[in-house]
Amino acid sequence: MKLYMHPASTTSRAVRLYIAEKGLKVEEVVVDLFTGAHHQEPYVTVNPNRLVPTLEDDGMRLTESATILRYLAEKHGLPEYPADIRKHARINEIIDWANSNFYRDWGYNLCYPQLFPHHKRASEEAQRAVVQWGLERSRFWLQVLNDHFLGDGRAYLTGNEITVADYFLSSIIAVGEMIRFDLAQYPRVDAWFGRMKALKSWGPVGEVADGFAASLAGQAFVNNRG
Ligand SMILES: N[C@@H](CCC(=O)N[C@@H](CS)C(=O)NCC(=O)O)C(=O)O
Repeated sequence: MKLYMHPASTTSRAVRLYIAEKGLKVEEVVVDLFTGAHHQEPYVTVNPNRLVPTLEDDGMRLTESATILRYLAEKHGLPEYPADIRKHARINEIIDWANSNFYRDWGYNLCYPQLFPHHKRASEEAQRAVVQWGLERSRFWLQVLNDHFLGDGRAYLTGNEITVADYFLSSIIAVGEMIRFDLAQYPRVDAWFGRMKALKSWGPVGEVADGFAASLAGQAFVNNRG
C-alpha cells in the first residue's frame, strides 16, 4: 500500500496518525504542496482533485481521508470501525458532520485563508468577511460538539472507545493551533482533544505541522482570543 501525502496536511495527518498508531505497513510518498506538485503530473492523474491524501492498494486508488481511514480499519479488521451497524452509523454521523458542517467553516473559512496565500481572498474586505463568517460558524459548531456530541461526558466522540471518527476530527481541529484558537472555551472538546494528543504517535506525526505553527508565532490571527 502507498499513501500520497504531505506531512503538514490536515487530512493526511488523520490517516498517517492511524497508520502509525496501528503499525500498518504503508509506504509514504510526499507530494510537495508548497511547490505545487499536486497540480502537476504524475499526481494529477493519481488524484484529479489535486488534493492529498490518496491511498493506492493493489491497483485501487482511494481519495478522501475519511474513506481511507474506514477502508484501512475494515481491511485490517480493526476495532476503530466496528461492524455493528449502529456503531457504524454513529461514526459515519460524526464524519459527515465534520466534513459537511465543521471543516468547511473551520478549515476553509477561518483557518486556511489566514494560513495559505492561495486561500486568501482577493480583497481585504472579502478576506475579513470570510474569516469572520468562519469564526462565528466555527464557534457554533464547537459548542454543538461540546454540548451535544460530547455532552454526556464520554471519553471519545461516539462513546468510550476510540474510533476512526476521533482520528479524523482531531486532525482537523489541530489546524486551529496554527491560528492559536483557544479550545479551553469548550472544556469537553479540549479534554477530548487532549486525549487524542496523548496518543504516542501524535507528536511524531504532527512534527512538520507543529514546526509550521511555531514559524507563525509572531503573526497576528483572527481567532477567539479577543
Ligand atoms: N475532502 C478531502 C480534502 C483533502 C484536502 O483538503 N487536502 C488538502 C490538504 S489538508 C490539500 O491537498 N490542499 C491542496 C491545496 O490547498 O492546494 C479529504 O478529506 O481527503
